[in-house]
Amino acid sequence: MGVEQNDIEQLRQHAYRIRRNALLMGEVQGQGYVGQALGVSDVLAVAYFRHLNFKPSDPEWEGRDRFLLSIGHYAIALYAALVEAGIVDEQEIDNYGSDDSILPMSGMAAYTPGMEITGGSLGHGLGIGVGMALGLKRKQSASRIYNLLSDGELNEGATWEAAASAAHWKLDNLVAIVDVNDQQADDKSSTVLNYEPIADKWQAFGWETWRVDGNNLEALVEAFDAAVNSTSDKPRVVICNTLMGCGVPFLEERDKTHFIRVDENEWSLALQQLDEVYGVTGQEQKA
Ligand SMILES: Cc1ncc(C[n+]2csc(CCOP(=O)(O)OP(=O)(O)O)c2C)c(N)n1
Ligand SMILES: [Mg+2]
Repeated sequence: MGVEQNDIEQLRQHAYRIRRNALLMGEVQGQGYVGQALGVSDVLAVAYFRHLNFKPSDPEWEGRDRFLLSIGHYAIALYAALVEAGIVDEQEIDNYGSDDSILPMSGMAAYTPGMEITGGSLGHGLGIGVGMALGLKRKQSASRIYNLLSDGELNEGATWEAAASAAHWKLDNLVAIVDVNDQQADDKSSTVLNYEPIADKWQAFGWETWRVDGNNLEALVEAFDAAVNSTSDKPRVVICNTLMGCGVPFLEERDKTHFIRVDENEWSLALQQLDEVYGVTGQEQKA
């Protein structure tokens, strides 16, 4: 059955506001990992607004699905989604990255509602996810674990130990999401250490595997629906190829590096271009 166009339009609006929130936070500090945030906004929109069970007023509700951000440096992206989800107050955007803010530049569980783990030490998120998913199963909970990891983390042995464990324990309540932006700290990921064929590797580790254009909402919805609704006893992974800076043309075109520079005068241009891409006028921004 095809995906309702109305559902896609709703997700498009969520993705727009996630992107906008991330840019507004970047503007507060004059910096931030906005390239990654813009790249992964469509993935976050589909995860949070189509599949995750959560109560905005009670972020620690026992029956919630847990979204684990393995990549702590992507915190700005998750904050943008948590604001859109109503878990973090919109006013916190203005405090992003400042002393005593609940939105520190790297994601930390103790600071932020909805930030389930402290994930900045890369390569450990999936292992934590395996433990949590196993715990939930043993408690006969219906909750799921979603774990967002990066292509850089595919270079970490611990990721593959966790992947093997998840299949061994038949963790059908675990959905891994890999953001393949072909970038990591030192260079393009494919240059640093070739990780292809990614899908074949996850499959060989015993996972149900999808690989999609992570900036195509229809493709994301199809893959996530299939992953969540599958009745197999395997863990599931959705591998998402994303474009850093997606939704802001001049950032899409800028030379890709781990930390894409945005100059002081460019934040307003970025917000303006985002509105143009989405066909949004000033009055509509907060709708
Ligand atoms: C265990 C560990 N090693 C190194 C780092 C330093 N580091 C921070 S971000 C990063 C890049 C990792 O790749 P990826 O998440 O794909 O980067 P991006 O796509 O954001 O450029 C590295 C190596 C770290 N945080 N943790
Ligand atoms: Mg990367």
